[in-house]
Amino acid sequence: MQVAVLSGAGISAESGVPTFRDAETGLWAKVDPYEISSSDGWRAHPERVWAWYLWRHYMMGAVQPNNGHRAVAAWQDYADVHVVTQNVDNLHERAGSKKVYHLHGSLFEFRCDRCQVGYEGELPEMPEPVETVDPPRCVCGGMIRPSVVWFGEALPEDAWQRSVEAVTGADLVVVVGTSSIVYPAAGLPEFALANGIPVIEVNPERTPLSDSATVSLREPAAAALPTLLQRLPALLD
Ligand code: BJW
Ligand code: ZN
Repeated sequence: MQVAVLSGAGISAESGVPTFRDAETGLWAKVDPYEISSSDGWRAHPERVWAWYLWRHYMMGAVQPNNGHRAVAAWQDYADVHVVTQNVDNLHERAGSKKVYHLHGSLFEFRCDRCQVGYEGELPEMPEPVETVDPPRCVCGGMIRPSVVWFGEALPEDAWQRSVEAVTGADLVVVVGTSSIVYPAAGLPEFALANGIPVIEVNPERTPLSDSATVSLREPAAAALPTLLQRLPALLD
């Protein structure tokens, strides 16, 4: 059996990583998303964007995978599992998942914004958020940026191709912890449904996918995922 898991920020919420769009605790409750996560925002205020990502980089390194990430990794004993994640953390890999495709890049990789060369230098530890930090400079004069995908930027071609193949070739697609509003990632479950592949959504809140999903479970990831495969026959009956 081939299983594709499309994950979003909600799967890491129970590890202590804030989601983006939660009204109370979401990362974007306090900052303007288009200022902090777009190339226009980077050009206008690189020192603000860099400070914000240094803090998130530190936080993501300090937290641990939760039972949701661990369950997805454990499914590899029973199925060919492909994890398509919008998350820039590495919690799926740290839980043991082998096939992980990062649609929105990684916050553990950095590169020059001009010549695109990877950056291997030390990063300052940032346990608390600060307003501004100047980004390091590349030898070419460009600025070092996180290798994440901002609004208006293309997704990494290789990760996108693998994700489309994983989803359209799957026997089951599990969509977990995403608000399903950011495209093109949000279109992947639509490809599956168009091909007659069952889609199970796991999310405590309703999303634009909820009505079209084969099954929509209003449960948090760390509670739902550990028993999901055992519940499949009853859920898809
Ligand atoms: C739980 C839970 C628990 C809580 N258990 N669940 C109209 C206007 C402008 C732009 C567009 C437009 N229409 C389309 C676009 C394009 C745009 C887009 O989709 N915008 C929409 C918002 C309208 N897309 C893009 O720009 C993309 N690129 C593109 O289209 O390129 C075209 C192109 C082609 C060729 C050349 C050039 C260009 C790029 C999108 C990049 C998104 N980047 C970010 C930042 C990444 C870096 C970082 O991490 O900082 O990705 S934005 C942010 O949103 C991040 C996330 O990956 C992404 C999705 O968010 P996610 O994961 O769904 O999180 P939340 O917070 O939204 O939801 C969490 C969910 O979890 C909630 O539902 C909770 O209920 C749930 N939850 N606890 C389970 N315990
Ligand atoms: Zn450079």
